[in-house]
Amino acid sequence: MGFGLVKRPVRPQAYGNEEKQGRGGESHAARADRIPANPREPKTRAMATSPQNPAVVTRSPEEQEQVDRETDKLALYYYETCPFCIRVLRTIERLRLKIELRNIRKVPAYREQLLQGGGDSTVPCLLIHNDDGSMEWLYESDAIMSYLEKRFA
Ligand SMILES: N[C@@H](CCC(=O)N[C@@H](CS)C(=O)NCC(=O)O)C(=O)O
Repeated sequence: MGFGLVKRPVRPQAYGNEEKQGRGGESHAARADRIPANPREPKTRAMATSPQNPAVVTRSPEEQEQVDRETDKLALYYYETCPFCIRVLRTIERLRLKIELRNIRKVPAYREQLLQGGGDSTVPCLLIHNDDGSMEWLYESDAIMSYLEKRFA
């Protein structure tokens, strides 16, 4: 046998659900659902639960719909290479939240919104639309993750 090319499964990019409205409403979390298991890494799923890497949240369809309605009022300002954003994105993924992602490096208008609305262009920042019509701009990855855990875990 020679050294032929070995075809490896390609893992689609996990982030970028800012396209969710343009792509039939599918979030990155939903897309991750149909990523085929990689036969070369059979143990990664079994090892997924640990204090450092807690389990992915599961919900009934009705519960997920309710959560989706709530996360419609949230948006995350971020960019892909920001390590603090990546931590928040992992939390979003694990909690199966369909939060609109606004990449400030791809869309200059998002950076402007963040600067004008929140007063600072630092990412990550979670925009929260409250029921009374007010808006909150939540900075700091730890604060954002705690907020999401408290509300949705
Ligand atoms: N302590 C902050 C640090 C956030 C931070 O330093 N973000 C960087 C990107 S990794 C940033 O936005 N820097 C300013 C800028 O790029 O304009 C957190 O945990 O969220």
